[in-house]
Amino acid sequence: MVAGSTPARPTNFFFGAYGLIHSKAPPKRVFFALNPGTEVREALNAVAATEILPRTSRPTAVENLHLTLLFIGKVNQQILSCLLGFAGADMMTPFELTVDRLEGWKRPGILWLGCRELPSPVTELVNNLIQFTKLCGVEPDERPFKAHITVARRVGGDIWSRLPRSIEAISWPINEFVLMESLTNKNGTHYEVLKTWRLGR
Ligand code: 2AM
Repeated sequence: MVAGSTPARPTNFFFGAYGLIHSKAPPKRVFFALNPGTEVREALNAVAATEILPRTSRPTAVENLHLTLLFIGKVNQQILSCLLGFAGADMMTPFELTVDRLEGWKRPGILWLGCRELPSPVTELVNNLIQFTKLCGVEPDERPFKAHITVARRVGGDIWSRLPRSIEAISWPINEFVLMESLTNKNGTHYEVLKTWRLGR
């Protein structure tokens, strides 16, 4: 190095799926999810609105309703572009979820909607995503997959003694899944779809 000169900062560039990407880009908090269309979203929201006690909880905003397939957490651009390269969705078959249960986790105060029976394609999809994320260098969450749609947090009152219980079934046709980014600002959390994969051809 020449005396008195500023040492060159190491600049890390790599070629991602979308070309040259600077690795100093801030990490993104991401997860694979099922994102309901308008009709199912509104049906889920309507059930949530009738079942929860708004004054003693923080309901999930309708636009935030989703079912997490695999939570990834914070990733850098390199891992993100690997995750965006997931291939094989066209080999999977579309399926249907029947959302027919209201359940809750008392200790964290979370109320969620779920399915009495989970069709095997959803667990296959989750397993494929787990295997794939490992190839991208991510160690996924150790906890077993629990299909749930969080509809309220900080739930108080005596609702727990009446759970789990059945709700009027909502049919949710699953033709696609997404990679979402979780963003937090002063207004709270919101999600943005980074990529959508269609199931089947
Ligand atoms: P939750 O609804 O039960 O909170 C975005 O944050 C999504 O990822 C939410 O559906 C959230 O589940 C889930 N999530 C957040 N942190 C997680 C973690 N550490 N492990 C598994 N899932 C997580």
